Amino acid sequence: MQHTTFADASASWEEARFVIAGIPFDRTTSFRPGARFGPDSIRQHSWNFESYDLETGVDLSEVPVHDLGNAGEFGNATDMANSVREEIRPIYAAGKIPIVLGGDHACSPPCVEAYPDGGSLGVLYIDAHMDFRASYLGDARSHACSSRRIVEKLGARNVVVLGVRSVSREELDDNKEIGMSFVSAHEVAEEGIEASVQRALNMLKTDRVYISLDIDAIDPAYAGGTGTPEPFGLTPRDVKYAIGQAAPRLAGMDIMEVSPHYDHGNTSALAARFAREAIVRNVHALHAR
Ligand SMILES: [Mn+2]
Repeated sequence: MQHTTFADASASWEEARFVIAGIPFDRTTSFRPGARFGPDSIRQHSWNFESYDLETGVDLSEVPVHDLGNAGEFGNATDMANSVREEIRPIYAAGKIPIVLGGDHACSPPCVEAYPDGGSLGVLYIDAHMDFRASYLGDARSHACSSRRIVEKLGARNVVVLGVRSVSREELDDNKEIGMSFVSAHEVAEEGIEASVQRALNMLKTDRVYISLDIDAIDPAYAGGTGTPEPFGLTPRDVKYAIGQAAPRLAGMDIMEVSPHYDHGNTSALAARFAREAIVRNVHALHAR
């Protein structure tokens, strides 16, 4: 059965607390393409799960979630960014939380840039790669430049990268002056995930946090369905924990770089489960307050 919406996303726009949007754009993938098929694959896999969440007691069928469908107009990455910004802006303006399914990581900066001016926002950027190039293959809107574009919008102190293990010397040299914080996958392995996540989240002084999750942050043994797989990654449980810790402050989230044709559905299932984790943990924190 083909599902065209995220599971249990049965609320109207008006009543929704969470709004799902897909961006089937992958024109800046640099190694192997296919992330344009991510959003609908993640939606299909979301129907595999029970609506009830064992850990929190939250039932997704009782949470108001709306699925906007797929967004974005796709010429080049700049066109995509301009259209995505316009489509995401009303979600924040209405006080709702966007959950965006990509798409390559070029789709993240416009989702952050759409946040209301003057609001203070931190970004937990979970990724195998630093994505800190000023420009890549002649395109400043490439997925290899996404953390850099977000830093330009929010300031270096409001962005922290978690799980990085792939970076060029040039990116590190540039960052010496700019000063974006990061916690590498190797540090996570040394310190443990609890201490690493606390350290990362403590760096973000904002009330609200946006989670930008590149699925390649997770080790390719668990999530091989992605465009640029990078060994020595985080575990699914590591990322689940990070999402749970950030969720009480959740302003928005994206899950990018799921490229479903490179595996047997495990990466899409994981992505769907992460979206649900953010939702149930946010709702659980709201009720506990
Ligand atoms: Mn990446």
